[in-house]
Amino acid sequence: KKLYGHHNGQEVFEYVLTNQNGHVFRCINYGAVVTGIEVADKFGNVENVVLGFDRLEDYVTDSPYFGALVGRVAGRIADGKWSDVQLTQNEGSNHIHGGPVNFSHQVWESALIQEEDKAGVVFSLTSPDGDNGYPGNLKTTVTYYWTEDSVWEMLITAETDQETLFNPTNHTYFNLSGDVKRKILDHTLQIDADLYAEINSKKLPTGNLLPVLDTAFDFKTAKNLQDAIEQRPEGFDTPFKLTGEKKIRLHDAQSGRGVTIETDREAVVVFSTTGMEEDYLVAGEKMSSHRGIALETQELPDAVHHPDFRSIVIEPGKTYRYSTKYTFTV
Ligand code: G6D
Repeated sequence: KKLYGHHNGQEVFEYVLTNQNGHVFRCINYGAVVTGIEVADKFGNVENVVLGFDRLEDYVTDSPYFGALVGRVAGRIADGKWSDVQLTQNEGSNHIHGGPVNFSHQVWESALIQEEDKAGVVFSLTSPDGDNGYPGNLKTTVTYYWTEDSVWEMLITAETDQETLFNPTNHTYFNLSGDVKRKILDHTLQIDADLYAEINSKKLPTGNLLPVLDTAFDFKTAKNLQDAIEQRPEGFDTPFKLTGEKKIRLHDAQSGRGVTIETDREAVVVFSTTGMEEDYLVAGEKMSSHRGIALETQELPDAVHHPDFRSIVIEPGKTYRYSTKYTFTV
């Protein structure tokens, strides 16, 4: 644990967890951001496989949610409306990612935990009643474990004192080439999903869940991302409804690295970064299309307006728990 910087007078620490393979997991208590995951390629080179910055200031000002824990509710809510509750409107009339300053932009309390075959960090945050328009004092924790076998386990809990909404995600962008040497276009992606959520021009689900079969959205068997983008030049900012084993697999043949994601969530939003052109630097170069891919496990977005989507309403008197596990392989 080392001091990483200060935010609003509060200390921000970076935790560096190293396992028996010499593989490293790094995170900070600003936004519960995962700042780095370093794993070996098939030649034994240990390199970073997620997008991040070197300095706290960049996470505060520039980050498109790199590695961050996003909430209270990930994704968009049409007009920021949930029955008669008005949430902040921070993307045109939409509410996005919990509002401008929410989980991803706050300093969390944090503590190290050591168990027999894994170490971790537990982050906790209280979001007060009325925060970004959300009712209820919401207590949330997120625990990141890094196991001896290079598995990142993420456990999220929440408790509220009033009925409210909860649909968090972790917004890590992966690039398995190592230290962002190559774009993600030669990676393959596989998703256990028969259906995807159709999106309108404001990137909101229309409510239609459409079959992936014979479309660009068919990732039921591993598909090269270059081929996928050729099928769909505007790229992917797409919710997929998970089925079966609900696995998501990203693989890079050149480095031999892979990550398999398993979750109890209903969906994964795939954000391919297509068309992103930014002035800030990531690994020494400007952020641009396909330097990473975000794989965000969550409930389907804008669920409050679509009764067929799994509910994200949470009630007092209960602890809500979600888990997602990322297994790194070579
Ligand atoms: C999310 O779905 C959204 C994107 O549209 C957005 O640009 C990104 O976060 C920063 O994945």
